[in-house]
Amino acid sequence: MRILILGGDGYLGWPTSMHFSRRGHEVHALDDYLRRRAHAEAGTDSLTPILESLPARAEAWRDVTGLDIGVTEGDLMDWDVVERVFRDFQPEAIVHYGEMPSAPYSMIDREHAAFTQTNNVIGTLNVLFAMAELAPDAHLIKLGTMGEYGTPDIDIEEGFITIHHKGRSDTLPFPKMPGSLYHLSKVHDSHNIHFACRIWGLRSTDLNQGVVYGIETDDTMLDPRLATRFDYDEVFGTALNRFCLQAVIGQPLTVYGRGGQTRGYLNIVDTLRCVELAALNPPEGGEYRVFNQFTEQFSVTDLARQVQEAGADYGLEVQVNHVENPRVEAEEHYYNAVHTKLLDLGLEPHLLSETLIESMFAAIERHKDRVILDHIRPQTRWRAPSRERAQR
Ligand code: USQ
Repeated sequence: MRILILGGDGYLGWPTSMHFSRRGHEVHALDDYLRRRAHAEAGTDSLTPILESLPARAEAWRDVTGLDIGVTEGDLMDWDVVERVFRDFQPEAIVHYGEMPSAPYSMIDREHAAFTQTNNVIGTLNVLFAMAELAPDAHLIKLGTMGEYGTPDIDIEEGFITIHHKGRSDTLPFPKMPGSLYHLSKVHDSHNIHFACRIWGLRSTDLNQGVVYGIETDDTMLDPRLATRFDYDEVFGTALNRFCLQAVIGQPLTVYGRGGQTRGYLNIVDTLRCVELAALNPPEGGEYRVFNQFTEQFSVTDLARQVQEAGADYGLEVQVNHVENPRVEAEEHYYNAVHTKLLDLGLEPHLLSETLIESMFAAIERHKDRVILDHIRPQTRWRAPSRERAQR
């Protein structure tokens, strides 16, 4: 299959490119280095050293495996770039990770919020137009997020819910109430993608993914030049990855607020398998389907406790701190999300275990001299600045 990976330089995009390439697919990766630029501006960086560009990574891949990954350095906001890639490569599947991925980044200020929503929504709209005009039978596999749903006080269904209302019933998109302007950008994308399937007959799988953890995949371990990035700063780092790093460098784990915030989580290795299962089992033309992509749900306190216990066995003394929550979110709430569609397609989850956490400790330890300490504690706040001043 010809597979176009949008955001092919990212934490998930690069391992996904290698995963499909190794399985005999023709892969083309596109990226404009948005995340590398955001890190350079903030003075932060990936823990793992990564090669300087996508062409350099593709060359290392060729060197190690003899396989080719095609590359375009370009921006999805630039219609000329999108049109050219679709025309030249003629994708049969498009895996779309090509967005600004951080909730805190979108909450920094007006400028970052506007950038996040413009970049994500218009970039995806360009992809939809390119599909409609140049690849109408292709399958769009779009990385959405479990965060689109927020934390409603009822079970979360997989994309749709049947509602009985005043004697009539219909199956409609599950209500969305996300917790950041970034998560909202994904809600806007979902609406646009659903529209394009209904009106233009495109086909798409929206993967509402939980929080991903992990540092290595089968392919990244083949050679240090094939490593994927690993973020641990307060803007781009996610909960479990941050906790593992904090444990290794001897800093207290930063549980925000009471720690009852519950989310779906999955191993990076399972992300690759889920995307592959979606690609190998495409929906019909005109169909918009949603998979809830996670394997287990944990509260932040559960995660911190597991890291603490694994740390004790590994010889690390791990302290857990409840810091003031920089976000506005429910800290104790009901959470029960359905996630059966990927299991039905054959997903065999790699669940979180002490051994896995310890292997993350070991991988982090190898690069601990690269840790930038200044950007670990939370600084980005959800409340509008005037509100913060008024409350002081
Ligand atoms: N949290 C802490 N301490 C930390 C970091 C996070 O307590 O040091 C808490 C947050 O307050 C939140 C939870 O952990 O309640 C998850 O936060 P996160 O930063 O790990 O993840 P989030 O901001 O939700 O976003 C991440 C990805 C995003 C993806 C999303 C999936 O960055 O791209 O969409 O996970 S989900 O959470 O299901 O929406």
